Amino acid sequence: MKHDLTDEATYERVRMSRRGLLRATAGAGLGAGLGAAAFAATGRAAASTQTTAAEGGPIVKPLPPETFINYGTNAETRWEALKDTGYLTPVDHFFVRNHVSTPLIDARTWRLKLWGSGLRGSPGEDRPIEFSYEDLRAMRAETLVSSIECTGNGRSFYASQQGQEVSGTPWKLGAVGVARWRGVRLATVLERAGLTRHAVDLLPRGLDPEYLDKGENLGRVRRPLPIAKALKDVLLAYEMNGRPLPPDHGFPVRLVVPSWVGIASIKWLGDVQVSDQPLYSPWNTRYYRMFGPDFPAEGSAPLTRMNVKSAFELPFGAELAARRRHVLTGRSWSGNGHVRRVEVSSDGGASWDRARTYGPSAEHGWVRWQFPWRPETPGSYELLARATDETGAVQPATAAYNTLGYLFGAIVKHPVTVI
Ligand SMILES: Nc1nc2c(c(=O)[nH]1)N[C@H]1C(S)=C(S)[C@@H](COP(=O)(O)O)O[C@H]1N2
Ligand SMILES: [Mo]
Repeated sequence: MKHDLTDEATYERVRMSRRGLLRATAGAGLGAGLGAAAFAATGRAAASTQTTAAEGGPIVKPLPPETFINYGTNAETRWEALKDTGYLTPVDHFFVRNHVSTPLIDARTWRLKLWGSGLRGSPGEDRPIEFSYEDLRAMRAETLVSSIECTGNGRSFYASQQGQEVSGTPWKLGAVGVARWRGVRLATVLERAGLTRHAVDLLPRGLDPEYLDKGENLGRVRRPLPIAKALKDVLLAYEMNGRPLPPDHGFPVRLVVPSWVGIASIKWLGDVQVSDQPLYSPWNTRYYRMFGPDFPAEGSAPLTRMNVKSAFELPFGAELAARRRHVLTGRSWSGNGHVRRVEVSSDGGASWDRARTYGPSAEHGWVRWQFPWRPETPGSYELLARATDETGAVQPATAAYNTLGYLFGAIVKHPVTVI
């Protein structure tokens, strides 16, 4: 049967209808049985081809408390620290999300390995097509301004605004950053490796240590990527904001998958399986789908695009002087493309006024805005910002509850005190 696999929505329907999915989720959902055995097997196979990586640490860059909230292996950017930083998020302000820890990889011995039934001659994992760091740097380079945003960004507001308990890192809105990435198109490397027209899925995998979920070894971080998206706009990035990638952000090479959930942008890329069959990993079966009473037992389709969000560059609980003019600033962004309108309310959403957007607005980046506010009366206020993107998608009052707390796109209530 032939399907048009260049359309992402069609692709997901085809993927969902294939029989393999039921098998994969049966094991994954229960965290035992068939699924777990399969993951353990991949874990072993992986170890034999792994490039050596020294243990770095949970996160190796400095995490000054005025810039980051530190959760151990994860750290989020404080929005107030982005004020006056310019359009791009500086590397020393960019959030970090590590399943395990940052490996230190030697670019001289590192190789990107491609293998699988979707390449000419079906090279096995033991005989992959290889590219060195120098090979990639010698190929035609492209730059891409793109955000990377964790799927769980905003998760803590499920509890604080909706009274709903969800699991995962309790991010506020700081698990997002925008950088200028430079590298080679994944499409170019796939062509060179001998991509066939039968390829349907890729499985990019990181070189960071294997991930344990409550003692269960799920192997190295890897998430299937449909071939249509891979060929459309995915970058194999080796530079971030004009410098080689820093260790925490994937040195020597990471994927940047614009507008999609952050987990798609695999860091410390080691190998890519290219398959003529749909592929599965826990990162598209048991994680990164919507689970809960409003979704099917096996979860929603695997999550792809991010949603619309807005944030003030202001501390939570900021104190502002009454009868003074304050220029509130913030940023809005969307996985659907450009943000078209941003509105602010200081009266709980009874009235809204347009914020003034300024500066660049990259298709996969964000837009900055400002809003002059002169509060007359001292007291507690909640500031609201809501954005509308180019598809007309607007931030709602509540987000769809899901047990893993993904895609909190509702309007965030930002408390301030006027004194
Ligand atoms: N190999 C690997 N890639 C990874 C991850 C990881 O833990 N290991 N985390 C993913 C997740 S969940 C996110 S949100 C982004 C975060 O990218 P950053 O740490 O550069 O901000 O990387 C993704 N790529
Ligand atoms: Mo993430």
